[in-house]
Amino acid sequence: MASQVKAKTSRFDATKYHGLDRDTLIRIYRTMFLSRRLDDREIQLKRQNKIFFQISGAGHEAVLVAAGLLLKPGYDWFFPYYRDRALALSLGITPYDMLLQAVGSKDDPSSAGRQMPSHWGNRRLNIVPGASATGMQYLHAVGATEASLYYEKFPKAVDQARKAPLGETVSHHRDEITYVSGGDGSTSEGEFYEALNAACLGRLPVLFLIEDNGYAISVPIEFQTAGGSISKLVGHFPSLHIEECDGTDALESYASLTRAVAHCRARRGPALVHAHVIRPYSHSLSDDEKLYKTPADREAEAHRDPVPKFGLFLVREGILEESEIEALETEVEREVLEATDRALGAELPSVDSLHDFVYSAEVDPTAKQFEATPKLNGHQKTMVEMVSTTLADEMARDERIVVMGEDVADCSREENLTHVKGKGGVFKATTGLQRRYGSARVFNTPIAEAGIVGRAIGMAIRGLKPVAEIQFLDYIWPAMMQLRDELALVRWRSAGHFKCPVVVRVATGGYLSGGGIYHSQSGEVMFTHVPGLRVVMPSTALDLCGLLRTAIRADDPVLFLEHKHLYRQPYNRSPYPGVDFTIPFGKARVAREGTDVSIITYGAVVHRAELAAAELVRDGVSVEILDLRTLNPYDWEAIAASVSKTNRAIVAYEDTRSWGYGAEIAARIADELFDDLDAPVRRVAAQDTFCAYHPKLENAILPQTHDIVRAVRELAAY
Ligand SMILES: Cc1ncc(C[n+]2csc(CCOP(=O)(O)OP(=O)(O)O)c2C)c(N)n1
Ligand SMILES: [Mg+2]
Repeated sequence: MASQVKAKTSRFDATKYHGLDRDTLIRIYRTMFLSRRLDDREIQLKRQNKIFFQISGAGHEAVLVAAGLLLKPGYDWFFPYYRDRALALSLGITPYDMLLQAVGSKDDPSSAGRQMPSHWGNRRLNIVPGASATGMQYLHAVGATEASLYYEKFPKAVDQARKAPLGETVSHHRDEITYVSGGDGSTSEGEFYEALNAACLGRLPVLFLIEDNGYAISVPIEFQTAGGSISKLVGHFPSLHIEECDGTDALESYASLTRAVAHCRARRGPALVHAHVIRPYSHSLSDDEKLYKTPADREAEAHRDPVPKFGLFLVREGILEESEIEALETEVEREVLEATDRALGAELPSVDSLHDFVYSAEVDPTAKQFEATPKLNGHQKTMVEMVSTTLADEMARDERIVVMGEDVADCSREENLTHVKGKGGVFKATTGLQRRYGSARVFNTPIAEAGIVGRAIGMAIRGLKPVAEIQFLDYIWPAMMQLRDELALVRWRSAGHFKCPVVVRVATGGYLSGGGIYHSQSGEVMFTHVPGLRVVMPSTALDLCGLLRTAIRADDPVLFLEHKHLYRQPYNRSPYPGVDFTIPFGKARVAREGTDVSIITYGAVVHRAELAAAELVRDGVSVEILDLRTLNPYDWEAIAASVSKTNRAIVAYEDTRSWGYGAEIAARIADELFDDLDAPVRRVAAQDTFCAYHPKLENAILPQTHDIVRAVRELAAY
């Protein structure tokens, strides 16, 4: 046997195999076979009801093992697709780790039993566990790659990121690249095009691997992609290096990927490898492809199966004897069986762990450390001036902060900065920041809201602190998937291995007299309903400063709602309270003390409640007003203390009344403070329609001072 191997080695010519040596070729086969056997084993376990879901990587193995040869775990960054078992194995995720996820064990290193199998993740290897939402990952990869280039320019940011919680995940290497993959179907999501556009605009070293198995569940490619070829469709993206290959052929894939990876490492721009693969095991165990693929289709696919194909190739090339292949396969079978037995005996997650990692355990934004006394100094600033001043001071302190969004820069064409005053946001909330901190830290993005949030997610995963702006809440909806399924979930679904502390600033609300339907929307409950997301809404300039600083210094994702109508009011101004002024989340402000009726409110309704309270003094009714300031978390203690004093409660809010923020507060008051109440709990809110353009209609739709006065009078008389 030994002499046989030697004889083969002497005849071996690596140039025939793109420079790959014999051991590597054997390793390719071993990993492909291991990947397939793990799928087979999981399928068996699913049929025995020992695991609860299975989706295979069958048919995709060759191109993925080839990628694994060229990419460096713990050095490059990875945003893999659920078909990427063979890549995950190549990078160092073990069969045992994979089976731990399949059984849902607490020791599953990707998610501690929270994610379905095949959602690969490993902090040490820089493999970021993804969601099941297909296509979102492309934007995260773009953001992560922007972090690579950012760290090259701002080494202090790397140090600061390393000192932050989870700093051990922060790394940077000069020629690192980002890998992201997806299926042919996933390229139909708008996020894919937003990602390609951003990657090409920034000439970012992202490697896009499109694993085209010709189907998205049952939908064939010619019904999915115009012209049937994604590589042809994106052929004109500038600086995008494109390769098309037979992804069932490990060597051809290796050659294509070698060129693509070199393009990225040399910082010449992104690359897209379009690999044609097969999907012989149906979409998942919940699918039966016989329902939509003919026997002839399936037969043709079977001929291209990369695993037997490569085994045969090794024998034909004289690299392995058939008996050696058999020995290798037996060894793999044994490894899989052993890993299965161990995984089936692994500990399950405890029910007590359910709430772990919804929010940061290290930084509690409600804690005393965020209580501070304002050191007021200088002229009265409006709320919008307070945004830019607070951001400017935080950016000086923390080089990890980047400000991004539509129109947030002063002037994208830097050379013109000396000739123009600068834009700095449609409301001027970020004015002067680009001029002061440069275009790498303050930059305009394309009009792509999912792109803004998705890229910020990728940056934050790498340790940066993006403060992203959504220009109007009315246009936040394309980003909803990124906010709900990604931003809020990164920490929880990775069992605390990754985090995503992005601050998303959003201009919100009406009372604009002419804002109309699409510049007046509220909608905070869409976000308070999302666990993992903090929601903040200041009503004064002082609170804006303290709460924005807390949002930035905390370690959770924050949706920071800035009311447009409050940006420039004379009544809520404040001198600047100092560079370290913070306000803890979850602490309401008593805007007015009173004894007869409590009004629980926030945002632009606070002032309307104050006007109502002043009017009600004449009736001899004493109103207490709580400005919640943060909507998640919210200050239940303050609400309870107030209602148990006044015994009457109104929840007043600008958004539409039904199913609104007041529903939750009113329900909880009824539930927990029932014995304290002398009257029903009232809601004063917008009518259940849209905010119209004409002020006459707008005034009738949004809650006004007289609506509050009327409600208080009714309750006081009850
Ligand atoms: C945003 C989103 N829409 C729908 C789904 C349901 N779904 C899961 S996989 C899939 C098909 C994906 O096809 P493709 O990208 O070609 O990957 P393949 O499974 O063929 O490898 C669909 C529609 C999803 N996960 N995410
Ligand atoms: Mg597909």
